Amino acid sequence: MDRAFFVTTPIYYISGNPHIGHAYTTIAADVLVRTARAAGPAYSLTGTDEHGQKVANAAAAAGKTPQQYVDELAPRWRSLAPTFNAKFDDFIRTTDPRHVKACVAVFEQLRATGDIYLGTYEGWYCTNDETFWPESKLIDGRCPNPECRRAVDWLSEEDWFFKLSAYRDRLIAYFKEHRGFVRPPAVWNEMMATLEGGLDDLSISRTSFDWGIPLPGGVMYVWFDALLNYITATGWHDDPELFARVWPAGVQLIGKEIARFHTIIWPAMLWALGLEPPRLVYAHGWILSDGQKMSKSLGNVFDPFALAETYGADSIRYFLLREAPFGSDFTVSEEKLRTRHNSDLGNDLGNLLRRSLAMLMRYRNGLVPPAAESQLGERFADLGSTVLERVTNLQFREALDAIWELVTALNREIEEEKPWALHKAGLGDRLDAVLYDLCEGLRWLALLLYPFMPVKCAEMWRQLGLPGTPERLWTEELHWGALAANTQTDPGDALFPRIE
Ligand code: ME8
Repeated sequence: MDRAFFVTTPIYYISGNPHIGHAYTTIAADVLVRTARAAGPAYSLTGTDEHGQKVANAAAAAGKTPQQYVDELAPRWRSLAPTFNAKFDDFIRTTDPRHVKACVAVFEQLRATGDIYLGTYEGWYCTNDETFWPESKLIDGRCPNPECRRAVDWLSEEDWFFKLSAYRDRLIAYFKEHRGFVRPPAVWNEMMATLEGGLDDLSISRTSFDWGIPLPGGVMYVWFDALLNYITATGWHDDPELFARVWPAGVQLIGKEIARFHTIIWPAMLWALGLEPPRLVYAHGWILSDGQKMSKSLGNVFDPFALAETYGADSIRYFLLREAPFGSDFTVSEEKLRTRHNSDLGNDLGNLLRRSLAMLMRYRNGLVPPAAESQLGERFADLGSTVLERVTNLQFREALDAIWELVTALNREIEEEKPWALHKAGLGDRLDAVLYDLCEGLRWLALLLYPFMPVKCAEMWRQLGLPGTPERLWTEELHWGALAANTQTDPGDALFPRIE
């Protein structure tokens, strides 16, 4: 079977509600997968992280059992992707029996190889971050994470340990040989410095509470369980055919705050299991609010469901990926959202479609004229490969910049050629050529922008009179002149109605 390009998002903590930061990673993953599909098979996974003390505490505070609590919250998290027109091949919950069974199997295997052993752990633990901190890292005796700074607890227990320290040299060598394994480079540097600072073995069991994957004498550390989702969902334990198709993952997307788990602990776990690390872990920037990372615990959040309702999901998708380079932090505000919506989408793109189809209707009864010589075909011959390369390189904004050159060129063609004047002067062939370019350019835009705005581009496709959806192989579709003469277009409502 064909190998598939496999893309993952983090599995989000189920406590509390999703905010626009979670939507950001989910959307980016979807755009990446949809773009990759224009070139070949791809596979995608997202889900929820449901174990751990934080969830147990939140459930207790709500007067519920942890299982009741997570079952009530799961549908809301599951609806995040579809709310933003994002389609994943699988959604894993860490309470799924398939995940629990596979995690137990991992434990057994690593215990047999000696990568997991029984020892005593004493140290400081931050429950909010579900992280152990060495004394030297604490700030005023509190959690050093700037968004947390909560009091830490002293834990002393007999624990299962993962022999992380044994993988330090291999990790350092791997980092040096694969500079592109962790991106952007600033994160690679930070993780390399962490490795050079030394690695302790990792305690992977908890005995102070029982909400987790059962281990002899306790439950599995929530991060150990969570990281395993990427292979438990893809059949490491029970579907070797699927697993061989997708692993190692092509790109694992994360926010930069969880880079240490994904680039140090996770590859070591995979090696212990005899598996390869992912090809790339990309740690994207943060959405800020009031100058700080937007986060559930700070409460400085935008409700993604409300934003999608007001602006439309595709408009938010476009905004988030156009606003800043993927590795950088940026701020979301309603004013910025409105500006991008009204100007880039409403004026540049929406009006281009509306004007082009209106002129075609007026002068040619809505029928696409025959193809003619065009300079645009030559000028944009490489656009498909440029966009594919940039998106698979996680340069979403740069890909949109390249696509926007075509948007600009088509708008300029209207301004310069003035189809209404060509019509008046009786220059029918010239008018045909311009109208053809506009329709063909719009067909290209629907194909190229489809991964970014699937619903709007499907509507664009429909208005252009084309069958099915623009989910197509670009190598087959992106030939200037492929749009058939006499295609009957069908203008409809404005794509991006103005928002005041
Ligand atoms: O860390 N800006 O879950 P989580 C950009 N369960 N992205 C953001 C963001 C922001 N302000 N806030 C959140 C966990 N994200 C673990 C992961 S994976 C095996 C376990 C996104 O609910 C970003 O992808 O805290 C970040 O890494 C993730 O949500 C954290 O979600």
